[in-house]
Amino acid sequence: MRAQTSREIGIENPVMEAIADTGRGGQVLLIDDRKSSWDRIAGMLSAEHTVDVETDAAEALFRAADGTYDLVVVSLGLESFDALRLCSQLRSLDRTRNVPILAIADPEEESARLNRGLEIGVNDYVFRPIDRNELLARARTQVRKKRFTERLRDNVTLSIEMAITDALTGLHNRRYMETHVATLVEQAIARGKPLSVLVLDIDFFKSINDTHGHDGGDDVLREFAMRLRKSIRGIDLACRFGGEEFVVVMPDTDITVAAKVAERLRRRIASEPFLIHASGRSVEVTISIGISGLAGTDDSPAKVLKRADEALYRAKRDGRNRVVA
Ligand code: GH3
Ligand code: MG
Ligand code: MG
Ligand code: MG
Repeated sequence: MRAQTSREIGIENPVMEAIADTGRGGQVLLIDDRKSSWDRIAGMLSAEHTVDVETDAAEALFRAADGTYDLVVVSLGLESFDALRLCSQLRSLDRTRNVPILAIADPEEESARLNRGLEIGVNDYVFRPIDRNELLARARTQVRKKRFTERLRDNVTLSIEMAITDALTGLHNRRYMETHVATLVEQAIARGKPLSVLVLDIDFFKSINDTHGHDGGDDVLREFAMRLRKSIRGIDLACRFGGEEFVVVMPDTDITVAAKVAERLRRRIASEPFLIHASGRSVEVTISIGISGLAGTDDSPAKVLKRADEALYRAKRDGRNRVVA
């Protein structure tokens, strides 16, 4: 399979986007309960952002939590409620923790409160009398930083997803399986529970590729993964181990039950031909499955996998399209 570019997959370059981001066009929540003050501040910010004004503490917290705001601007000298308390609440809630806070402070009367605010997590401030250009510049910086962090976080989440997923089938990949099979085996041994491992391999897959092309082979792999997923439980760990070989780790499952699941899957594959999308033709597919279970308390993931692999070898040798435990 050709490697996809990051753009095709949907990953954008957060650094390049951050450079292009002017910090304008943000959603700003202005919290202020004195009309003369909020009129002035909102008037200035509106030149570059969309501004909502909120005059009530509880309401402000509620609105900030809906996740649409890029910046909260708080007037420290509020009359009807404690602005610092509100800032600390904004910082303690999961949903508002990452929204930047810009404080508006009076340098004569509010410098001590401003210092407290900066300790609590206020990101920046502007002194009264407010200089329009300074306010806009500081707001832009906070909006830009917020968007950058957000993009970075989305990209990290997506990268982690990609690092543990097989791109063709959407199953877990070998790396993920190898990290988690150890834990599953250890837990099963510690709790005295059974655990089974299936190693599955598509029969004569090379000739499917030869007849239907590599893309046709890929169709078969995808459809196989779909039928596999339907045959196992949510807690079973299924991965594409490589090429046309798959591994399923089944916690809390003894080898008798695992053999029944494997046999049902084997039939599910053999009984219904696979469709090749490009040609509209169909192809009969069979699989061979080797099964192993835990053998004693000094068993290891490597040994369990090896025994399942040996069982698979016997299934192939004995004529394929079969389950061997
Ligand atoms: P057996 O019954 O003994 O398993 O025979 P087989 O032909 O299935 O086994 P063999 O290991 O000889 O061939 C596996 C083939 O799978 C060879 C390889 O080109 C092909 N293959 C590996 N990865 C991919 C893939 O991602 N897509 C496709 N279409 N083919 C793949
Ligand atoms: Mg082979
Ligand atoms: Mg094969
Ligand atoms: Mg193989």
